[in-house]
Amino acid sequence: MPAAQRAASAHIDTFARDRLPPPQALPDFIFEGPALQFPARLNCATALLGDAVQRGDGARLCVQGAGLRWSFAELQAQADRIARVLVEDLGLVPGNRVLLRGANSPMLAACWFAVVKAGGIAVGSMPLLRAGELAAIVAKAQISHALCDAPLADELLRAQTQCPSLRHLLRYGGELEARAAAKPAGFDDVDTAADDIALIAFTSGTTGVPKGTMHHHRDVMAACACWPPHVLRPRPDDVFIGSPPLAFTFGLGGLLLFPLAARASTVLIEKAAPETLTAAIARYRATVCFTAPTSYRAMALALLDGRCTDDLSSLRKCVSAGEALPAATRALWKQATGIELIDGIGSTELLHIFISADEQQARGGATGLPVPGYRAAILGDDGRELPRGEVGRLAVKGPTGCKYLDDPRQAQYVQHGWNLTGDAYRIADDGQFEYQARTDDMIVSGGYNIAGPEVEAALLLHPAVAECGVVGEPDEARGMVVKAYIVLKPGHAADESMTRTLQDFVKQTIAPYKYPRAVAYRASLPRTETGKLQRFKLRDATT
Ligand code: 3UK
Repeated sequence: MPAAQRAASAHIDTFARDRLPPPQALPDFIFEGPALQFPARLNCATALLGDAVQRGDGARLCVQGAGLRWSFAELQAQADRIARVLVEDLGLVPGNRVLLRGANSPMLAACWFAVVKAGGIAVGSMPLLRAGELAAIVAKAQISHALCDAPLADELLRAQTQCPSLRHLLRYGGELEARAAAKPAGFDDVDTAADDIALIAFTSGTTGVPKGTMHHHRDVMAACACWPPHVLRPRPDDVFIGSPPLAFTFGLGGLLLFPLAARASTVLIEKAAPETLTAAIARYRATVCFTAPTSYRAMALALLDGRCTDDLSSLRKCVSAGEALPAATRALWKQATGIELIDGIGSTELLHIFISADEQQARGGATGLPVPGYRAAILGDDGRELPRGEVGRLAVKGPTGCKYLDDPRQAQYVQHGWNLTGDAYRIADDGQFEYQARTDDMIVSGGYNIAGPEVEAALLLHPAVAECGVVGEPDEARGMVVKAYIVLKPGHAADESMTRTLQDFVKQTIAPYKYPRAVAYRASLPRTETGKLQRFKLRDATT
């Protein structure tokens, strides 16, 4: 944004702003088209919630779950009262970081809006985190306040003993609601600058120390203006549902920001395993579903073999992200429900999805095209764009981009003005972007580059395979060999003959040199709370 258009920050506590990367370490930002022209002053809570109520949508259904059912006006009223508790009772000043800890629920949504209305910075945390992991986040972001779902308070109380910055911890599920109910109605949202920080999302990362990615109020509205209207195209009568936690920006966008921006409604349910999710879709007559590829696969298998009898006929659109979508899973979901999945790659650093395909563009094995508002390219190791067809590093720029909180890894994610996601991709002849692997998951075996996910996609086509993960195993002769970890469907024996069958099957399906020379069987595979396969754990198991 040109300096002249910049509004003064509303943040009194400048901790986060002071720890933004220096201008030369930021990616390029592009704001093309009328939907991406933002005023200098913008509070995304006002834009998403206050404006909905003001423009006459107050009585419409907004959020359900945990036995609650709130209209836009009711969510706004609850968020206003919580904002008053934060400011009047707990001394919150604009710029303070507030930890949110809880399973997805309407109260968690109200807390998120309360923090952002008050000019605070919302810091989500995954429900499964333990005291040590919570303490690392609290220390890194110097968090002063926490709002916590009562049953999850123990780990946070334990973290608090090591965290002097965390002065105020309030539980909801009783205490916070009682305090909020005693407050008068209404709250004047803090008039933040468009580039004040609204949230810090810690990366779900499958390895290493968590990174805090910072996002402006403007970034939230940019995410709402790009992928949803161009690819998802929701309607005001849609009912959103899904499994990703609101602490994961896939969930925050898909289950809170996007439904509200569309004036649709959302169902927020606690950690939704595939069985819980299908039951909730049926119960709430949900129309738009967000979850990870493995969850679609598990739901499809249960529907097809009759274990699941839930009525999913209300579903209209299904979105898959978080991991590469194998073509076999796309086909299974279509077979089970008749619905073509909408795949999209997003990242915590870019806030949400930047390459995707709608139902018409969707093609097995391809993620899709750059979402309007974003540009994408494939770069070689020297940073130059590669010709079509060649595998290289995925590079993206648009209205959102990587801004780590005080982290030297900024220089890895952002190079030459591009955001480098760490994924190896190629552009196919039809212009669609095809995922290969995480850059550091490429297996180099006997001089060949082999992408683990391609071998996984082939194995998933075999009827005996429920789940699988493919990694490189160090090998004296070849450098690495392809090793497959396999979870078999019930009723199949994990023996030599199965191994030969699967190896032959891969050789028949993709180039024979890619077949797994080593095969191991497991009862389950290690995954993060967001559904990503933890390949590093499989790799550790091989050494
Ligand atoms: C991988 C995908 C292939 C890819 C996310 C949608 O996953 C999200 O954010 P994370 O920071 O991870 C980012 C990385 O995950 N990935 C995600 N989606 C796909 N790979 N196809 C996909 N469709 O390696 C990427 O770099 O946890 C996804 C929206 C918001 C998000 N934060």
